[in-house]
Amino acid sequence: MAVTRTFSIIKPDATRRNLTGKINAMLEDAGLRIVAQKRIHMTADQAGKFYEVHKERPFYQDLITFMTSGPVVVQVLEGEDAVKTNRDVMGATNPADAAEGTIRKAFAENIEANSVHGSDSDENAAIEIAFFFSGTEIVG
Ligand code: IDP
Ligand code: MG
Repeated sequence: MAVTRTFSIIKPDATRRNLTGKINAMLEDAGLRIVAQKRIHMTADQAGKFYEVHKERPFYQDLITFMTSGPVVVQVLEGEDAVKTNRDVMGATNPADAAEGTIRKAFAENIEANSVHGSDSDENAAIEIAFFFSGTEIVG
């Protein structure tokens, strides 16, 4: 397995409850290195574009409202097979289905306010990283 990168977001439900450090510790304990990180308040335009793939889903507007409801922490994570390593430590989308030891099992409030985002493929990771970070902001 190669060392790769993925894109992560600590969502507004988690920043509101001051969980950034606890989530970062779980990411690092899973073998991921935070090589870029910034706290931002997404605009509706940014959130709409970021989740454009879901625009036909019934929860799309609610998701944009949620993702712009408070600050988020956007991150680039690096590690062995980073996309899968991160998806594994995140847990299932719905916390009711998330395994013990995962971030969503520990912290998610519900299927929408589920504390973290993680890219689902290397291809999407590259697109999502470029959406929020310039090359010089990533220090491996
Ligand atoms: P993922 O975050 O586990 O990759 P996706 O299916 O890509 O899950 O959905 C993106 C985000 O949309 C989820 O993380 C969650 O915040 C929200 N979401 C997904 N499914 C639902 C739903 O059925 N109701 C409300 N929000 C949802
Ligand atoms: Mg997804």
